[in-house]
Amino acid sequence: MTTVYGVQFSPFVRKVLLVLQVKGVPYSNPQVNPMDPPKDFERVSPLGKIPAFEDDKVLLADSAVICDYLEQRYPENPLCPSDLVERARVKWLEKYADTEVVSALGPIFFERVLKPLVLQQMPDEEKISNIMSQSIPSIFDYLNNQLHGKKKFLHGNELTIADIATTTHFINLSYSKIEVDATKWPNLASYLKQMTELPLFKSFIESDQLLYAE
Ligand SMILES: N[C@@H](CCC(=O)N[C@@H](CS)C(=O)NCC(=O)O)C(=O)O
Repeated sequence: MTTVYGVQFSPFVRKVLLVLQVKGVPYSNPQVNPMDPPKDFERVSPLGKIPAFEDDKVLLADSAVICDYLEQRYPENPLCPSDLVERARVKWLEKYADTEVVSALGPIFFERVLKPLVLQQMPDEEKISNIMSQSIPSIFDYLNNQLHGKKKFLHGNELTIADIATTTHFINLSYSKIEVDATKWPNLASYLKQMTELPLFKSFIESDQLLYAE
């Protein structure tokens, strides 16, 4: 059985689950919390991070490595173009989401959602407002420019791994009760609205809401 270890609230875990969903691969998803991992978790995740992945062929960690493996193993419903240049461009956008976007949105999700939920502590609103004024504008500007002309997808005319990698972080931003300001970043705001209305993302958001309600 294909197994993805990690809590569904993790944007990187969600990214891998979304890819499995697109590819139509059945999976199990044990809810591993990286702050309290099961014994021997390093067998599958040497750095102790989530997601970690296991199937009949490999043990893998890191969402980009896992998604690349899935793309090669299950080429149907492709999420990455085969053209050399187009592929490089999509991989860059995925990398940007995995590094830059998360570096700003991750700490906001931690403050607004995880801190109250897991640590029973109040969010540090000053920290959030500093991130909003200092880190967010250049990242949102960059993405907004990539979507110039109100493009439906970050690259080309089809959903790619770049869209999944990016949208998963913005789903957590919406759980942090922050919306992208459409007056400043109209392309990004309308792109995210369209993405989160796709059945693929919608069903994950709905099942997250069920988890929240527990
Ligand atoms: N580059 C990794 C990042 C994974 C990551 O940072 N996961 C977080 C949860 S969202 C984690 O496991 N944090 C615990 C830790 O760093 O020890 C990926 O794409 O999978």
